[in-house]
Amino acid sequence: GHRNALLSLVCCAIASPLLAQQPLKTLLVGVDHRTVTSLDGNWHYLVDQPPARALYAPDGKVNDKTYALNTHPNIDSGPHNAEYDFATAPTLKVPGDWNTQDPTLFRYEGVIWYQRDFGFEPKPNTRTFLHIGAANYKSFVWVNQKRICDHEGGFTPFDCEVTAALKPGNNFVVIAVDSTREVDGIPSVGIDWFNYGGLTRDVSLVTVPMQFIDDYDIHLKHGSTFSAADATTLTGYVHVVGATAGTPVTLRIPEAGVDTTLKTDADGRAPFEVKASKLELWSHETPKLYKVELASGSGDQQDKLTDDIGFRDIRVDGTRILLNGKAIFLQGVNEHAEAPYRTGRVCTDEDVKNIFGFLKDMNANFVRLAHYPHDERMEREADRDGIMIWSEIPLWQHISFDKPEVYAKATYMLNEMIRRDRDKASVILWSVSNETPNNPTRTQFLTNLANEARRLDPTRPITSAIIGPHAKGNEMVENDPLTNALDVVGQNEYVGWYEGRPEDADNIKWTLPQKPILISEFGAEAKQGNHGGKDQRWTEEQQVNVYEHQFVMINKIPQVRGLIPWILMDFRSPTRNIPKLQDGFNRKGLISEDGKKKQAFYLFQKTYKEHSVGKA
Ligand code: GCB
Repeated sequence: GHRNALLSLVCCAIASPLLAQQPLKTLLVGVDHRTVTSLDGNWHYLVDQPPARALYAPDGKVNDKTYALNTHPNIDSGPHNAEYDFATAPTLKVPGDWNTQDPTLFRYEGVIWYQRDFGFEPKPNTRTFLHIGAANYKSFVWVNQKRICDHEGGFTPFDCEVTAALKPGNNFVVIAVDSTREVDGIPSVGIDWFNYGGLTRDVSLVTVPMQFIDDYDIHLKHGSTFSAADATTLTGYVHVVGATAGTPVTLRIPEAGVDTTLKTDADGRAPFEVKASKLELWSHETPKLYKVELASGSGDQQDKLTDDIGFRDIRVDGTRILLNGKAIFLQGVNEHAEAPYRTGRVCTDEDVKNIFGFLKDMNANFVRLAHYPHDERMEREADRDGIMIWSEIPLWQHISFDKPEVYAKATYMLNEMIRRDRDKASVILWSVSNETPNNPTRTQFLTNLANEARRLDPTRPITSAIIGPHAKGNEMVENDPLTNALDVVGQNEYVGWYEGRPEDADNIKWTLPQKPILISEFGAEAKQGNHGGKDQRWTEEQQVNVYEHQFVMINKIPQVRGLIPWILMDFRSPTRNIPKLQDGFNRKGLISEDGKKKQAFYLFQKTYKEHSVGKA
């Protein structure tokens, strides 16, 4: 029988006082490095206007017998039988949000049904999965009228097995995507970004043998100490779904002299520890990636793939962050997954190239991907370019922390995020939240979640972005107990914008935990092209002024190990409704949404070039 891919992880979960988590279903790692049948392109769509009666029956159950059937209205004979028709419906591009593709859908939040035909020739002794890079927020999937799977969460990938539903020749898939925000969702209803809906990332069919590699973790051994000279041991596991005990798995890294055959245990897991000949460690200066070849089984049951993986050590030592044993200072910036120039959700090579062009131009070595996992292309590009990443799940401000089912969802998303990107050297921090209210229920929830992240990945420090305290006179004391649960503390603060005047920052005295601190958000709004005095709101000059005073303040905090201004680019947010200044955009960008640099961009470019703020 087929074994759940993550059974081994789930069975050992420390009994959480909140709730046992749902097991992760099969989730294929490295799909972008496999041979797949792409289902990207034009999909027909139909709008199911709220309350979405085609999708939800009055009792809330999902209807399998409406649009999912993909029947067509009788034209010539018989009684009239259907009030919809995908065949003649307009199309949306996948990947892509619906909001920026059809002006009538710009503000649409609700259910849209997608449909497309595809040809397929099933091969014996194979299994086929429909891989969805991300769909915001809930998805319901049917293939040839059979309900295949549901998924909740707008920013992580999922795989649905379609083997039994496929037939030779013409097939069709129908996916209903519901972007409606929910109080018990992650994120919840209040967000400061645009809730783009739809099949926002790549969709493909992945065919694998009956026994196949779904997951692997290949990293530099993370001992209690680190020495660059001794850093030649690689460790981790390869997991083979459906493998019986003793199934051989080959792991080859030719350039590092690794060529070894592993054996799976009864759970299909092949843990390993191997010596590499000599490794060039991954860093900002030397983003070295190795070709890693994996293969399991043999003959027509062989599964194989090749990934590009960097090896490096990241750890916290007192108040320092060490990369390969060397103290580093993160010269970063925040970024939403908002596509430069065209706006909309980032989903193409071109979008990613544009963002990394800005990061390099700015002399950044780090980016916080706010406030949810971005397109996997981002991590791939960062791996190649030597840009370090903070990756976060969308626990943003108010979440139903008191609900066990919300904790279960959060662990599920955390699993999906870590699973997809644990082999990316660029990712150096997992963040479990942003700006959550300081109360015991939330602190317990996030402490458990941080521990869960450590259990899933003991090799990376865990962080969160914290907001508060407010200044008492010139004193700012960070005493949020959540900091106890973190390895690296992200401190957000908006002195000079939401709080006080820019120059007030000069005199502020911070008390912060003795841990590495990243100033994970700071900044001010400015409308690109709007000029005036340095104290005049909305001008580029004032934005620069805010940052210059921030630098004075930050330079007095000895444990600051990184700057992450909010934010690289202006981004759409429907809560930003000051006409002529905001027009539906949060204007804290160093660059406008159409790619025009503000003066503050050049301030960071220079500061980062000269390394003039902060010490490693
Ligand atoms: C914050 C949030 C971020 C907002 C930003 C702002 O503290 O973390 O999501 O967009 O402030 O501009 O208010």
